[in-house]
Amino acid sequence: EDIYDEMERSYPAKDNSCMVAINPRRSHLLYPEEHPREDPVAMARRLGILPGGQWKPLNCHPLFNVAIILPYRNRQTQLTIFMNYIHPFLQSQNLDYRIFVIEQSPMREFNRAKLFNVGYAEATKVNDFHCFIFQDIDLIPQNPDNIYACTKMPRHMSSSVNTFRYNLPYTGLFGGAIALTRKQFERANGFSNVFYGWGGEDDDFYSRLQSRGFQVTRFGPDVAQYYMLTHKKETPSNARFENLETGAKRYDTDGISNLEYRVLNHQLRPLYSWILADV
Ligand code: NGS
Repeated sequence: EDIYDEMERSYPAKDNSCMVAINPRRSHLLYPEEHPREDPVAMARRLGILPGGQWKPLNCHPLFNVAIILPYRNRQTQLTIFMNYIHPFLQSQNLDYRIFVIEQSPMREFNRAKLFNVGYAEATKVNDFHCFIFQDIDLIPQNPDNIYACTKMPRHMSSSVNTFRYNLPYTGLFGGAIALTRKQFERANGFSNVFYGWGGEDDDFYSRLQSRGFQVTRFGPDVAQYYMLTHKKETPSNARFENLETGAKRYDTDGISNLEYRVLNHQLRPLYSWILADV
């Protein structure tokens, strides 16, 4: 259905009228909140997902082997919506994949970047993953052409998000969803561990990659479309600018090279591997 047909126009359409959506034909994906939520055990059985959220195609040879790393705390509804949506999406791409949810224990401020490092470290213990997707669970990929696998250069996957009206807000934005091979990630020494609280860790990672000679890539805005699940805006951390400014001094010493954390609990849940970490 063309969503333009659904609109009550205030003014007659002209050639240069503002667009209300980039790709109206995909409008059925615009409201992932409304997707049916299935019982996790039933869903895993129906889709052939193995405990811990693992799957690979059985009637063809997968081309891509990928670990999806999701940092998490206190967003149960979003996690449910994400899992319901993402498994069929990944299966449609015939990937050999496994999903890891890295939950940060209470007390300290959320440290998204360090949880990514933990996810990398824990995933690497169980399998020799070739490719890592690091992403937020509030981001729903809308185009099945946005392949959840790695590219020759580190890739910013979520360059076209509805909350930015599908525009990239600044060239160095490297947040949301990104894809890196294990080699690329190790070359960068992973993420910085010092970014507690909201903001800056993705900018630091972008600079890190540039300092290592990587040019990041993006797919076109039509392919890289995401829908962001709604939530309250976090309060940005006060330390983020200073951490950014001093970041370059720490590229070699702060990252997976000095990563310290404790796994407090872990479970193979029907739709994902769950790891509770104290960072
Ligand atoms: C920048 C933040 C990034 C963040 C980006 C987009 O200002 O971490 O906004 O945020 N950098 C700093 O705070 C230094 S968003 O509008 O998606 O909430 O990713």
